[in-house]
Amino acid sequence: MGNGGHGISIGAGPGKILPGFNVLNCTIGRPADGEGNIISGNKLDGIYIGGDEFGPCNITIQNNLIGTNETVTDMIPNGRNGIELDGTRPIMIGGPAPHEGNYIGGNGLSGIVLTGVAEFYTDNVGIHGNSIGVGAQQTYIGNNLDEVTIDADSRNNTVGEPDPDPNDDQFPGNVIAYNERSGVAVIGNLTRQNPIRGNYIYSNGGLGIDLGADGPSIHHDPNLAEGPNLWLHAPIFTAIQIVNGDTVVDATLDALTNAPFTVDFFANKSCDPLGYGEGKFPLFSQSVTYDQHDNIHIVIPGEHHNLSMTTTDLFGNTSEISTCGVPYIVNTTNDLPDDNPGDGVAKTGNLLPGGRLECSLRAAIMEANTTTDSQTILFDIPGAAPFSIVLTNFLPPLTAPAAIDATSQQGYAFGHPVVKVDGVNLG
Ligand SMILES: [Ca+2]
Ligand SMILES: [Ca+2]
Ligand SMILES: [Ca+2]
Repeated sequence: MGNGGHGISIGAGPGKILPGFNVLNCTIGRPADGEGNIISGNKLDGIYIGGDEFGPCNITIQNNLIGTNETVTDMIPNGRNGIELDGTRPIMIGGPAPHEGNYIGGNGLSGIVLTGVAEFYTDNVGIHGNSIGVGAQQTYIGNNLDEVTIDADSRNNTVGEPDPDPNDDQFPGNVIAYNERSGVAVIGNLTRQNPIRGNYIYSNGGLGIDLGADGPSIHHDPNLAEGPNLWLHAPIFTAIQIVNGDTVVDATLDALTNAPFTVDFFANKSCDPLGYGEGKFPLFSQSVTYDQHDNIHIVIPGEHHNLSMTTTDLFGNTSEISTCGVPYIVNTTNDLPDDNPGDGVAKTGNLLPGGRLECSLRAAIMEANTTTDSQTILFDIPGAAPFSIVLTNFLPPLTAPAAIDATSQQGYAFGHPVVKVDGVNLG
């Protein structure tokens, strides 16, 4: 292997169809033994497909090793992306049946990029059954940027699907792990209706799913009718309890409408240090309509821990992955202590207008420090930014594995913090 340009190039990009690959029937690799390709060590992309003239061709890309060695135990990087689709439709990368999926890893940029320019955006791509960033025996073969990047107005592309039968040999999801940045990034104001469901997403350097490639997007307004996957918010857990051997979940969402949404739950061996669950084991899906208070109440059969979730709307927009478990939400600039550390609730004992329990940053840290579980501390202080928390004495050091995310505060813009912790009185 090792071409000076792309490994396989079709269409408007540099290079031509290379001999030796079965692209005339619009397949790059087939599921049978020995019918996949090793597409590694190329200077540019492993596979580049550009233009729209191949649209009717229904190209399938199956059973290939892209950026790896023959035994999928090491990386032989392509210089750019593993697969770049640039204004193409429709294409299937992998598939649910055995040996239809590709191994895609070790590439200099992303594992898979869907991109394009005006009118020639990439749509109707299916990405199923692939191992992206993960080699044989769980080997680390992460890609250098995002595993899957969906950009430039691309729409109606499907990354995984819930598995209708976990007991058969079909698996329509993807394994997406060990990447330097996020698992799946959705970028661009008009990039939408890209469902991301039923995947095993874990151990990525950034978020499991990152809308906007800007970290947690909870501060983005989901009511603007634009933004990557419409900035759909993940629900926020308000309570998780084990009742009679089942897991009872309460959650809330800033929903624009009360149309049905689907919530997908994932279990994780442990919470991600960023505080946002990735989604390692797809567990349970349910269609829900939020009540007038935007609350949902769902019983998941069996006892599960370190839960995270996504929501997907009727049009196929999927949110980022929620926090791992119930977050503490700071809703005041007061600096009062927790009134009962260890009771599982971060609260000062005061009530806010509307009856919410007041939760200070100090109370959240104090409550988090009473457990060894990972905790996420978010901010939702009412009123106009900026906010200043004037300390009455030093905050206790965090002893729990907790993530404090002040980008969750409404009013935050990328790189412009709006919550200030002010030690002016501490001398
Ligand atoms: Ca199955
Ligand atoms: Ca984001
Ligand atoms: Ca407490």
